[in-house]
Amino acid sequence: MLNNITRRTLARILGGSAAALSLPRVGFATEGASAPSTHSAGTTRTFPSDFLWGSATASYQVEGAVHEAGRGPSIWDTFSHTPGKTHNGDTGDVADDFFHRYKEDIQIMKGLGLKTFRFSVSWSRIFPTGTGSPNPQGLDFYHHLADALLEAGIQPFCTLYHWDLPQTLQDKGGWENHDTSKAFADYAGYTAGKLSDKVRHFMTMNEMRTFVDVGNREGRHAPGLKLDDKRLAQLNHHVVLGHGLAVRAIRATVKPGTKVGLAENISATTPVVESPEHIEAAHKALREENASFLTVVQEGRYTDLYLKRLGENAPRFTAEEMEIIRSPLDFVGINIYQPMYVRADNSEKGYAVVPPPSSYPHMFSPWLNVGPEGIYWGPKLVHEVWKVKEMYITENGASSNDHLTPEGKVYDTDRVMFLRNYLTQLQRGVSEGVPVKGYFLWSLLDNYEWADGYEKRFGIIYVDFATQQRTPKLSAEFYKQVIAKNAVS
Ligand code: GBH
Repeated sequence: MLNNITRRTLARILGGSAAALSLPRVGFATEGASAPSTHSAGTTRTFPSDFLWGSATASYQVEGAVHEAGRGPSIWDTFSHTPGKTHNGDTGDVADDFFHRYKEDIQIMKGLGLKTFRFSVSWSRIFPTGTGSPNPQGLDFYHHLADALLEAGIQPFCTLYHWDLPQTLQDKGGWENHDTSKAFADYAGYTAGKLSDKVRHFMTMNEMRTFVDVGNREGRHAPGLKLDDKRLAQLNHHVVLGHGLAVRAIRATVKPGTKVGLAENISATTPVVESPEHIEAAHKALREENASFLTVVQEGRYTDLYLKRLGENAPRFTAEEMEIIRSPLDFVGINIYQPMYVRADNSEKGYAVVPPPSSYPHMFSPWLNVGPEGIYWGPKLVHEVWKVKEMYITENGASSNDHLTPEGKVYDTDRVMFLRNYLTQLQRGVSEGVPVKGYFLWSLLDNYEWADGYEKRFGIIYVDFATQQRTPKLSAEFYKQVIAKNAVS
């Protein structure tokens, strides 16, 4: 009754019953059998039929078993055990105990319908001191992991470096030492060669930007250094060189058809408003804001503005090194969490970065600003600027303040909101022809969130770290449905 009156009233306001009749009949309880469906037919936002739905993790964040099977220490063991460096003094000693529980966890992945899973190899499991003789027991773990994934019908994607540098190499200067680039390539080539009958996609490094800046400039991640501009730029150069050398070393050892790429958290430059001048600004900003990372990897040169800004602190390099750095890739993985808003500007750069106002909404991690259109613009601009033909979203996801209800449920409606909006924007890009072939949700399990310890949860599966019990959250139900429908709604 109320419903009818309301609709008549609305019809009067709108000036005619025709308008009223076209209003969607949702929102009010109505009489019995004639109740209208509240399910929206809507537009179905589908993905290509071969789209790869996955999730991502990293060795130190999930494995635990840090003293088992001959593993040597990494910089994250040292850093996390240094008082005051991590939230609550948390370490990755046990983490999700994935080293022992991977089989059960793969059953969870299978239940969700995952098509692919991205893991990283712990360098110091393979070469306990970074170089020298390989440790066969370490390699065995990744063989068993890859076998179990394949058996479950899940394609393994493998990252060779997700920040856990062998401590022995840090003792020799870490990435400041030119020899580390070569040591990385040797390890990467060896490991990929061994796994390439099972793994078809390798990524050299995860987020060069983060371990360079947060680990070696800000000192909030391992190895906890605060290098000056000059030393940092040289270290940065050794990192991109290590990537390039590794690309070549991997190609030399893997089976034909194996694909090589990387996973980088680009600054996802996003126009503040979608108008031609701001879009042009975002194009320019993409190259400059990623100058010493994806830009130099794609172009084999540092941008003029980057070198000018550094002046006498610019890195020393040879022409041959620049050729190595730009070794062609088969795919580019990008990790997208938050956008970097840019606007047109008359400065030399031709754009300006717009810092978010203090009221900008974010997830549980203060840095994780919610800006779904970043996952539209990031891949689109990478495709347009560097003509990249195959891309993956190698990470995207959100931290929430998750709690189990007395009934043992986790209703992470904020994470579902985040994922729904980002996937909607991803579908927008894919439907326009941006060649993103897959999406890896960060993360399957709550895990060791680096300096934030176990406080910030990113999983779609809740982990009770005291008992190692796994409980799917509401977001797991949401993601399962996305995968089953191959669509976001
Ligand atoms: C990714 O980094 C990592 O690849 C992954 O290991 C991690 O668990 C996941 O995201 C979630 O964080 O301390 O406020 O200065 C994302 C990029 C760069 C975001 C470093 C956090 C530090 C922010 N990260 N940044 S702050």
